[in-house]
Amino acid sequence: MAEYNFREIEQKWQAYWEKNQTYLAEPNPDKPKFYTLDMFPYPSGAGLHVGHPLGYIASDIIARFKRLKGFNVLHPMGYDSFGLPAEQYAIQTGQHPAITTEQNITRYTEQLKNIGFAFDWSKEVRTSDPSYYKWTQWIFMQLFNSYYDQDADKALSIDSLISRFEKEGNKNVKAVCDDETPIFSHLDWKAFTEKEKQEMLLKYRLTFLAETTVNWCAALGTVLSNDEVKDGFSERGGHPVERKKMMQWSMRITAYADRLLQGLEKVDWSEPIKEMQRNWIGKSIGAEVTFQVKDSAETIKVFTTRVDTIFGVTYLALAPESDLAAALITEDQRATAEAYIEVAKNRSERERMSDVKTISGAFTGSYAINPFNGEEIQIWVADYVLAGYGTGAVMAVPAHDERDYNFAKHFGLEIRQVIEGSMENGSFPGKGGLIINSGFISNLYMKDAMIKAIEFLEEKGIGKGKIQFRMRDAIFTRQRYWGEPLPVYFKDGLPYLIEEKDLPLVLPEVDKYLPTEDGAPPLGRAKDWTYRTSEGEFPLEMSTMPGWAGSSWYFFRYMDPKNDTEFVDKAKADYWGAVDLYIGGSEHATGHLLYSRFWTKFLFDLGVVSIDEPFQKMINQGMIQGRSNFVYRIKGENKFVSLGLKDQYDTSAMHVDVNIVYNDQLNLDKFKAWRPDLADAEFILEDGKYYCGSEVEKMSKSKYNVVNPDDIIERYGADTLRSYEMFLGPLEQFKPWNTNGIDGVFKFLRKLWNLYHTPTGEFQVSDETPTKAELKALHKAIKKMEEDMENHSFNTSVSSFMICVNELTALKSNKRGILEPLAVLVSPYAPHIAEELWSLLGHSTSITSATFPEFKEEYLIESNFEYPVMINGKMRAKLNLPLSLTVPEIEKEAMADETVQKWLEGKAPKKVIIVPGKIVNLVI
Ligand code: ANZ
Repeated sequence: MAEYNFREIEQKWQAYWEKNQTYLAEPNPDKPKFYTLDMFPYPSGAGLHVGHPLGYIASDIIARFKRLKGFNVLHPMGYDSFGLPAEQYAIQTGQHPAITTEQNITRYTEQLKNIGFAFDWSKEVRTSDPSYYKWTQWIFMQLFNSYYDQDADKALSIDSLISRFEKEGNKNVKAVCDDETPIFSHLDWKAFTEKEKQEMLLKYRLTFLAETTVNWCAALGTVLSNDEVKDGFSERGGHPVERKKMMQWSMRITAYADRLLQGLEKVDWSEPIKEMQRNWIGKSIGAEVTFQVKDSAETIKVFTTRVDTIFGVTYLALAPESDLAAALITEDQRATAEAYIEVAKNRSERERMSDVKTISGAFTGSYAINPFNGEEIQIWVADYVLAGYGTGAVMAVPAHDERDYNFAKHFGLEIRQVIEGSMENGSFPGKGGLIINSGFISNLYMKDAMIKAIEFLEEKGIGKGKIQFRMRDAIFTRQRYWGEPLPVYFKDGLPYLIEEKDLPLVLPEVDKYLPTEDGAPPLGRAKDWTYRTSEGEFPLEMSTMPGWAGSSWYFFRYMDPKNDTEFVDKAKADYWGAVDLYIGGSEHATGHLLYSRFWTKFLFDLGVVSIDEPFQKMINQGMIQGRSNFVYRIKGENKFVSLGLKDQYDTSAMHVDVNIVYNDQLNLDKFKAWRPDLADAEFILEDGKYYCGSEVEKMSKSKYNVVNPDDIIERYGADTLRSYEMFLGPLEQFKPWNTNGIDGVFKFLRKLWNLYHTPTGEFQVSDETPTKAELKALHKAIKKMEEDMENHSFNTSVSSFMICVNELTALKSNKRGILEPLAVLVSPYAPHIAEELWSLLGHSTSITSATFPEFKEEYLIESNFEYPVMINGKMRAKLNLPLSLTVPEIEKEAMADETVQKWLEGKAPKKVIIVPGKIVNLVI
């Protein structure tokens, strides 16, 4: 072989790796482990574009590097293969989503294999495969069979809760449960019917069925989670989303809120992502205060973080959805208040919150009594009060809260300040400017005032300290076909789990992927969608799981994907532990990353895994944007003007396929062939060429700027693609795809190849001892690579390889002692060429089992020094001398130097001062 024939080399080594299972990873107690993971893709119909593999290449480099460093590396890949696009395609075409999904996976796998990843393909998982979702269903069952015990601060089995209920009822049970759970004794429990018992347990189970206000997207025919809704529209498709009450399965993720917060302290993630999670969880420390409704048995509970401002409360405000609000409306207010509520209810929470310009609300006509001072205050219904947060009611303190202030101003309600100084006097400003002595808060500032106030509340039984989380329980059901069926059937209207032996509950066939005529989800079309028990045949749940179910635990399944008796073997899970490096997009900051942390903590509580944080270190790669190209058409003609001349004509810009543009020059023949209407296009050229304009935009089909990795590989090879993607810039940055620099990277690899070959293309290395200069060039690159891997700075290593190869080329280096370690060094980036060179060097095993070259500082230490020679304080000459010379030897060399001689003009210096390694100073 002569030339660098990347096509042949890459195919050869990809086949070799596959045949030899080079990347197979099994626990090995003799080696330290390293688990590097990519966020697995949804296999879409469009295939991969060059942006997708960016993160995979980075993790692949780390995987290969760690392996050379002696680690046992797990680096798997799989597919998050349930999802909406396949289902929507199925609705349009009647094609079973399993078929399109399979086709897309085949295509993805082929594309990924072309890039030469060190994936252990034997570990592949697919979330839509029954052998996989069997275990997603199993985890669901464990959640159903668990509750969160606050004393133990972990999930415990529902059976242990039942035993407690049998012994002592629930009054001493500290557990996370529904808000309105009543207190009962063990006698009550015994007296409960089976149905009542099940209803009570549902209030405790970690996954439960309840009437919930959900985001309903009529166009998609399904419920969406908060992170799937953006500003009142569905993230996918941009359809309107409304709030609606429906019976839904939820996951009691709120039980884990505190642990999800604390866990963030243990992981090495970027601060912005941690902050997003903290905000999403939204922990507020405050109090719940009960206000009595005047002349009524009703009470209103509010949640406040500023109970110290209670003397400044001038009205109460309820969410428009509140049932109580409707009940409190008096006759004379009925018309206005009801009309308002009707309008407000149909606006989504987000809409109401984001619309700050219109302040709307209505007075109910009823009054409440401030428990602290007995004052009567109006009860209002207001837009800005959210039904789903706290108690859905606010004690309004217009003087101290901006939203209350705006509302009070708008409706002319009283604004009364609580003066800090007055606290010190133990008094508060009261109605009409009077100072009311609170009688119990004296000499206290805000925080102490709050503590005191809470004590007072608790003493009087009118409230209690409360920690409130912004995070809501996660709605778990979707009214879709292409998802995991819930392993649940219904008896007497209540949900029961199917038996474990009947898992997986396989997705049934349906005639159409649409809801039924009477609005049931698509599974309602399945024949015999029922479950048979000894008691009879019962209907199965018709909703399926959301997209995040399968991705909340896949990192465990990779360790043991074929196990059909357990979701993962405990010993394997213990060996691999947490993911050491997780690479993926930051768009999953609050969805996937919270849900998978939640499930991991739950599985930890169950004792089936030993880690409670799944992802130790995470890097969020930036997006690769498209670099669109434009041609300029003269209006009304089929004539196109080159960029530099376009302003001389009346033109309009038109996107052109970037794949027929090369270094911003349009390939005219390909352009004519691109679309039939362009076949007879004419051109106004510059220097015989057509130059296109360019712009950075999102990579998308409609902008004709999608670059397919296959095309790059076809032209330059996978090693160039890999190195080039890294060379584009820091991994975390957003950056445009710009092929203009790719030639340079390709040339670098060809130069690398040439180091091992004679100009006529013969492989030739010599066994001579490397020179210092050669060793220095190599060790500089080794050092840089080590540092870069530590800092995950992938682009800078490529530059250091280029420098190294250039230096070695200049030195005409072909020594084995240099070229062997060099091949190992570049192998994480360019594994195919490295394997080929390695085998040419005479090795019979894969370069992946080599050892990373050891960096030796001594090679970087300079052996010579360029001495400045000062004569009477002025620098007159420079002398390059070995650092090993002694002072008399240096003097001798200096005196013998021609330039120095010239400046001395034959005189002997009066004084000679020499500092070795620094300076020669002569005074004449
Ligand atoms: C009186 C008060 C006085 C308040 C003051 C704030 C400042 P965070 O920190 O986000 O938890 N609030 C309570 N429930 C609400 C709901 N369902 N919809 C809208 N607002 C609600 O906010 C807690 C504060 O937000 C609470 O404390 C309450 O107003 C309001 F100078 O009570 B505060």
